[in-house]
Amino acid sequence: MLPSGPIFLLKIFFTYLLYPSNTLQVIEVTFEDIRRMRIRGAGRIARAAVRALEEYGLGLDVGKEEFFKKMKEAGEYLKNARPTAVSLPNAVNYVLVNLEREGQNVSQMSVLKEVLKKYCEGFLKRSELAMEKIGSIGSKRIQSGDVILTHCNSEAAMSVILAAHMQKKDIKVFCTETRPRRQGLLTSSRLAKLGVDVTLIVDSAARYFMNKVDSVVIGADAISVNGAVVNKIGTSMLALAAKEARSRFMVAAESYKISPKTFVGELIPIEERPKEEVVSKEWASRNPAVKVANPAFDITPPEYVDLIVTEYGVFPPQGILVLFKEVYGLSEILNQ
Ligand code: RI2
Repeated sequence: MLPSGPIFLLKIFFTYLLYPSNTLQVIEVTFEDIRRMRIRGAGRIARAAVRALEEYGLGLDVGKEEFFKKMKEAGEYLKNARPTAVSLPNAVNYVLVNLEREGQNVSQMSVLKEVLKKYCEGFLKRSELAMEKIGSIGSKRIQSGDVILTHCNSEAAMSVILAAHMQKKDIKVFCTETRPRRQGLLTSSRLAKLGVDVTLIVDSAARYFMNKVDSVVIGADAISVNGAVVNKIGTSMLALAAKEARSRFMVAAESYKISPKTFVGELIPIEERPKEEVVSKEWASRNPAVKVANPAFDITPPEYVDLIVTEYGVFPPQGILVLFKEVYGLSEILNQ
């Protein structure tokens, strides 16, 4: 059962008591921060999980076998914090698989911890570089005078928009509010602070403005082997509107947003969030007959995606398989 509310606080308190010099609490706290979306955004949650694994592992005072066991448990636990963003299990697997492979022949714990540190820091660095690269590649598809529409609060999409802005391209950006969590307020506020001409609109106004839009630029929580893109709820409606209005639909995503399990036939689960994100508890209790559904993501089929910008370059959605093989290797995927 997932920790929540006062029970969670009690759990943290006892964790501190039981493990005063241990760092198990960093795993619990990170899990809860991700689950409650205090840390959010597919890239950010991946990095938070890796930082937590690093801190946890470096603080462990156990032998080698126990170390591997505890790291694995912590990783598996973190992976369950949110189900859709594949960046989370991909990041955890990257650290754990490499730790086990390289750590097998290591006998000293201090050296094993150096291995852990190397792969955690390596992932964080790779993630940071990917963001820069996506910005520089994606911004080549933005011309001066372009109008852009973005949805939710994606670091990768922002990287493209901000790189174009830094290149002194004259751009205008529409940000959707992004109900129910209203991440569009974060995006619009940041872009405005950095000097971008930005207009916040309600989600349902997207079609109204779409004829003015040259490019829709969005992020991704997961990309399937067929090039379908899973992103914040409402994305697929934007893709439909963009296609009808002949606006370009650009997805900006690091390669670790590709879901290896889709290669072996699995579907990407869509997270259902609490109804309290949509209506207040009071309203719900006054209207018990109203069911409230709150899926956090939707799926945009590849036919509606013009290009996927990654740190390895630009891919048509149907070409994502090429990158897929490059990043994971077929045998690795089939062994999962
Ligand atoms: P970056 C977010 O999910 C949004 O769906 C956003 O488009 C996506 O992650 C990618 O964000 P949520 O955590 O990784 O807000 O590009 O549910 O930052």
